[in-house]
Amino acid sequence: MTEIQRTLVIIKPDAVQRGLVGEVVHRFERKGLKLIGLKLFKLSDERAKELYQPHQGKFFYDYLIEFMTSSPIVAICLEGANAIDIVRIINGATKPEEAQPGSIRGDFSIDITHNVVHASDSVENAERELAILFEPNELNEYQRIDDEILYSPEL
Ligand code: FUP
Repeated sequence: MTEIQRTLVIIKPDAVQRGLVGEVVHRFERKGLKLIGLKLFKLSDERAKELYQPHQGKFFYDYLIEFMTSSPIVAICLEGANAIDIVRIINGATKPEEAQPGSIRGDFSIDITHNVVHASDSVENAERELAILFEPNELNEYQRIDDEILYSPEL
């Protein structure tokens, strides 16, 4: 079933450092996903821990927090039909050896932690994660000029 969804993408410190911000944003834009919010900032220790709370206690957790707070990230809210699954397909698999060429991770990463992008994995997590990184007034409601040609009319 088609559902218009919002999801959180993070362009991680490795990708900002490597000058990949435009490359990553381009892939979402050309798919037809709408930019709703976008900002570059350094993630605080507190917010990183809140974001990755579901992974607390895992062997990689401490290093993940250290990495995610090491230099600026770009947080993006994207909207579109089934955006949550679509964005995760564009990002590619978590394990570098499973990430397909053509996906962001498949094309640009070889490490499970320094893996360029994050994306929400469910409607509930998208809502939770967006609330951690964005104020309501940083999310923009608007019509894109190509909305009409990107989507079929409701039948
Ligand atoms: P994903 O949803 O693809 O980002 O992956 P997970 O939710 O399984 O993991 C969240 C983040 O933890 C990954 F982006 C990278 C990090 N991670 C590690 O650093 N080491 C691991 O062994 C597994 C995950």
